[in-house]
Amino acid sequence: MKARVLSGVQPSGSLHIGNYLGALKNWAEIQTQYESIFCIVDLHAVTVYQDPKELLGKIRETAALFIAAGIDPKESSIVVQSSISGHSELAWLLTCVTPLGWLQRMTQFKAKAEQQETVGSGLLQYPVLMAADILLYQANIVPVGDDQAQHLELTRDIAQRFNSLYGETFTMPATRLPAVGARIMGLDDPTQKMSKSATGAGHAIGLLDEPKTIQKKIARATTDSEPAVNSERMGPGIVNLFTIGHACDASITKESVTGMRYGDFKKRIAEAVIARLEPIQKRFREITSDAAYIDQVLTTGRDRVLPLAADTVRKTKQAMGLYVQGIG
Ligand code: ATP
Ligand code: LTN
Repeated sequence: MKARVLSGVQPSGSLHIGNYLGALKNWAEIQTQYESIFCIVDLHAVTVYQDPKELLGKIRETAALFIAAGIDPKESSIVVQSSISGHSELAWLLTCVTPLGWLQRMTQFKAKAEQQETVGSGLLQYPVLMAADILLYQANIVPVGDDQAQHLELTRDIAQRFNSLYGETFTMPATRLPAVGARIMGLDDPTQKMSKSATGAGHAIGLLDEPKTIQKKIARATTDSEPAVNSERMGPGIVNLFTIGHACDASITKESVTGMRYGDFKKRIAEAVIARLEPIQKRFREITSDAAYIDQVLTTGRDRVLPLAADTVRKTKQAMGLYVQGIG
């Protein structure tokens, strides 16, 4: 039997090159080796306010970008988290075994809570819902960017605590980080992680950005006061551009960029990014020209994983001594 992979992206904005290099690219590469489930985690997105007029469009756009980035709906199940009630149900059951202190320690919670006027309790529960996504499907491997490593550790702690309290119920998931691109930084500030919900115009390279926009954003990216690339001593802005360039085009190596003036170096990186995104954008346009296609993919994905989700919810309830009727 193939090992199972599960991962997710929030439909909280427009996907960027960090999401691609840190997550989607690897998902596409490993999908045939595993039984893969990729989620559009809309219940996570609403832990901070999302405009209801836009959210549905973002959910469909995210699904289309999964496919455009190489996730094959025949190989992998693409599912919307809120379409399977087991995610919320299991999240509640896991909440009851999760100490408050574990959640208050999460660095992403602390960072996101700082940006909100009112901190919803969903933001605190966010990692429990993520643990539920993973444990619901008894996933073995979770491919994510570096920012999610702490949430994955917490997932294992929750699974362990549940298993020791109520008996072996959940598979222990392993974290899988990409070799290159696990943490892409913002172009405007190479000390901050590139993020969908950051607002600055020059912060992120969108997967759907026009070539001209990409050129402009990279040309304006924050670097340092050196005139040319010194591969022995790269500042954080140059390291970030180099990482993006190398992940998009392996012929961009430290040797190949050494001594390049920053202007020429940036042009070379922009070229590599544009060439990498061009086929993804083309495929995205094809996919979205058929209005029914995405809904069909999401329905097939849901139907495929539903029995497994129901089975885990039933087992979990039984382990806890709750009332189970039919399949629960
Ligand atoms: P938000 O700003 O709304 O929190 P985000 O840009 O951080 O969104 P997520 O939906 O939280 O994106 O993440 C989806 C996947 O992309 C995760 O696996 C995450 O680790 C990865 N990822 C996100 N940002 C980066 C980044 N800057 N570099 C590498 N991987 C990233
Ligand atoms: N919290 C993750 C998104 C996410 C996820 C998951 C990733 C939600 N559920 C399950 C892997 C597995 C993030 O990227 N911010």
